[in-house]
Amino acid sequence: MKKKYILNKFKRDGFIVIKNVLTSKQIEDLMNDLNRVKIKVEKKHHQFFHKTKDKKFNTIHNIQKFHKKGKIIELSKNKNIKKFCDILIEKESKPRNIEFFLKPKKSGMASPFHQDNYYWNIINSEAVNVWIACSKAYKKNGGICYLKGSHKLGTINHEISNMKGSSQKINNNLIKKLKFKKIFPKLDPGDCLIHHPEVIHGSYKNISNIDRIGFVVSYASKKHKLDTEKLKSYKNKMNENLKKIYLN
Ligand SMILES: O=C(O)CCC(=O)C(=O)O
Repeated sequence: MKKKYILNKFKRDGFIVIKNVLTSKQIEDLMNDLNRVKIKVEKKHHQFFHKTKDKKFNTIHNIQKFHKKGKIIELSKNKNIKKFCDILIEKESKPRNIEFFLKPKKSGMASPFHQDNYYWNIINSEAVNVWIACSKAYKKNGGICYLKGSHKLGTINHEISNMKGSSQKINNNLIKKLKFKKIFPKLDPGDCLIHHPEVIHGSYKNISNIDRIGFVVSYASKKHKLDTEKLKSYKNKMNENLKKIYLN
């Protein structure tokens, strides 16, 4: 794909789809490393994961903080992916955070509509999120839904979600009122989405018989700066959300 073409599409829609970024062997390696991560978090990093009602992993966050080598770390630095991030951020970029959104069949939880930069607070939005499908992903198994073009709103207000894995959300009534078209990209294993940190997106419950597995790496410009005041306020709200969900 031509640089100018993908950059224009990204600027217009707030996301792009890239097919076949990882091979089936790379996905198999990722899944094996993920099993090691699950054992680690269960043993001593309880703050970094959430499970479904039937006790399956639904999300695992901040993996780079406790898992220092292996395929997950290696693939988060994949040169091909970095090349796309550099083009879209229009600056040299580096990976900043690694997560899995696992969404198991029948019980995988919804992610409420939100903008990533409400969580990240990166000045001038010099960042992107890379969402790599490690399974098929489509509307019925809880594939990502974008409000196409919504990044042009800039960062808008969020509220506490009372949900596990995504602590902040945009008010549901506001989402209903917004006129952007909802797009559910249909992905095969190895395909990837790269989205703008201000595009509104979310995903529904997985009501299908197929697990929906997303390996998510956010990239930011090498010299990005954080809005520390906003970050502090977000962290307080995140902790408030955690207290609410675990007191219920
Ligand atoms: O995988 C999901 O359902 C949500 C992921 C997400 O919000 C993101 O990658 O920014």
